Amino acid sequence: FHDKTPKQIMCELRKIKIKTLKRGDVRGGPSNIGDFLPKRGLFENRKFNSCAIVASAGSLKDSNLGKTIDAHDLVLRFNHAPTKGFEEDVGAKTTVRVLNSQVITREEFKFLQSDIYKNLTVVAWDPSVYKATLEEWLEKPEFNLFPAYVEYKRKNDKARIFLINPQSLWELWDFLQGNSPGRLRRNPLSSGFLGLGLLLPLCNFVDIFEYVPSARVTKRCHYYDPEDNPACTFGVWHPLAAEKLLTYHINTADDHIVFQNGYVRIPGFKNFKC
Ligand code: NCC
Repeated sequence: FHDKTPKQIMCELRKIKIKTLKRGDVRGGPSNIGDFLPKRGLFENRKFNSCAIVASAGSLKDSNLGKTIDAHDLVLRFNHAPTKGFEEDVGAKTTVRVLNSQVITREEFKFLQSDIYKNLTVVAWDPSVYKATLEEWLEKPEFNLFPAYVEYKRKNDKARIFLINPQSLWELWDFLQGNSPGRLRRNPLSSGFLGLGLLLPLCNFVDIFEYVPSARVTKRCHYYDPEDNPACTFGVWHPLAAEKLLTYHINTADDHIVFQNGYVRIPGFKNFKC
């Protein structure tokens, strides 16, 4: 199955541009979203040396990885995963939050109220139907995240919030399918793989914490919640196992780091001459 070298895979991945919607991409649109889109793309013209992605896995609990995570120039977290009270294990720094559209829209997550979504960069996504056009998605998102997006921007004009072009998600999915041993069900990628796709063009290297499960692996779903559910780690709806196998294949950290310390390291695109 891995007939391609990591370099070949990275060169293929580099061709996929994960786009955020910009002013001019949408005219009007639901909730007049077009008028609230940013003029620039995510971290346009910015570069980072070290980047960390904190998967929300249960095995981060008691990992003591907080300091290692915070030492990175950019730290990306997902959804409502907290830092407060969990600093020793997951650190305190957050540069970016990748939020799925359930978190943006469902009352329980308090997107417009909670401080955990403030003073950082928000990247929001919602899956379209496979191969749908941008217009079709705008008319029928899975969860209608446009009103909350606009409200977030209205409350603070300077707020940095970006919307993923859902077509990019499926391009990334096609890439995963093309580099996986079996046929994947056509369900969206997890936010984890999207996070990696977003950072590889920007960072010299990306460390992903407890995504490829380490020796601390547990049945627990999240470090911040006692619920057990091994599917959170191995996948049942998202193609998580395929994402993680491929990520492990392109990893450059040694087995001690991956399975004892608990992170994989993926070199950014700038390290490859394709
Ligand atoms: O659980 P979730 O994911 O927020 O986790 C973020 C990312 O961390 C990685 N992860 C998580 C748990 C675990 N044991 N192992 C892991 O590797 C995954 O890469 C995951 O993407 C999501 O991807 O957005 C997701 O969101 C949740 C949920 O919507 C939010 O947490 C808000 O409650 C989804 N769960 C449900 O809808 C029930 C989950 O499927 C995907």
